[in-house]
Amino acid sequence: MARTIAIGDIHGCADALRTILTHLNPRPDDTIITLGDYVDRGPASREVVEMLLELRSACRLIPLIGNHEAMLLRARDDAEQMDFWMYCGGRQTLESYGGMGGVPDSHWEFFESCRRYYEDDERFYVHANYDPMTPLEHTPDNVLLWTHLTTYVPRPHRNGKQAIVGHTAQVSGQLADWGHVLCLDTWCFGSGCLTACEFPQRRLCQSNRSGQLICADLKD
Ligand SMILES: [Mn+2]
Repeated sequence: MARTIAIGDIHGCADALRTILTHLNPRPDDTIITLGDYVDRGPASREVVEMLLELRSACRLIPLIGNHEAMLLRARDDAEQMDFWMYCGGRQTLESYGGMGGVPDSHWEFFESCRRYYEDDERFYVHANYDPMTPLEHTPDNVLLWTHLTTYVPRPHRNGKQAIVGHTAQVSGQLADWGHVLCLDTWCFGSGCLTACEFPQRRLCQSNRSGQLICADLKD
């Protein structure tokens, strides 16, 4: 059976991602949607991106862009954006690459290839948030990539689908569920965990940042 699995904000936590992928053992007909924020804050952004590049050949990977990838791309193109990115956790990313010049072309291509959203028949997936009345293709990045659910939990989208999001870190380590919105950012780089969630069954696989498996309802 082909699986649909979404993975929350990784933030340089390669050990957690490795544990989850080992446990899931992705297959070619699986669709895995990563919700963005692969880099920054955690210690191993470069390794996380390497793992995602490899994952592309193991399954159907749909990587979304997070605000941290947007900051990284902006800092590359505009030196004045560098200070803000450093303030938001970019320093750890630069350390993992040994500086901006150490980012391989394949990684830049990966960041540039990330989608702003993804939809299937039942759900849509986006890094941060949405506007209930605006089609996703016309929704600005400040909403899709930046607006926290603590600022605004929207009404159900008029497309009638459930929203699967990250970005608003749940420091409890538990998913936040409003029914029409489900947040999978369970604060991996802090003391929470990285969450993978299979739909529609909602089976979970979770690892803390040290790579310790802490929930294994979803397995190979
Ligand atoms: Mn984010």
